[in-house]
Amino acid sequence: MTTAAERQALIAHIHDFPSKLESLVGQYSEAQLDTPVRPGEWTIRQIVHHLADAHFNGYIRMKLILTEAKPILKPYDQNAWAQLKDSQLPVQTSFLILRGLHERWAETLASLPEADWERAGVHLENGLVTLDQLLALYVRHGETHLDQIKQLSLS
Ligand code: NI
Repeated sequence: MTTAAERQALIAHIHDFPSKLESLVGQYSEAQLDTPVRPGEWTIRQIVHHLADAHFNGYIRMKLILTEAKPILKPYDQNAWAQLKDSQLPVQTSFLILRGLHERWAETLASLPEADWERAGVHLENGLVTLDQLLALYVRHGETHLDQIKQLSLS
């Protein structure tokens, strides 16, 4: 069970994520953005676009949970999404999405009544998932990909 203070820290994390991502990615050259972070893994460019893909899905899932009774949370094929043409665009396109999205996401979550955190949706692969669990999951998701990016040496 998440305490109110823990939750506020997680929401602050959601709010601050785009600037953390932008300062980290900004240290790499254009050529490095197209280098797999490790053999067989995504490039930084694909990771940045994946973060936009994943986080707008996350935002929509939370809004469905807040506005419907136990909605279905549809999985999507993230590897197939990362192969589509838009994953080759400049990273700035997804920075813009993430900036707006995370600001709205944090604002949506910041003032929810306690009871709303127990609302849940049904994920077709993982079963019943509460808003509380999704918040922790998406904070972890962002952090995991920041760590993944850092695997590519800057020099
Ligand atoms: Ni991911």
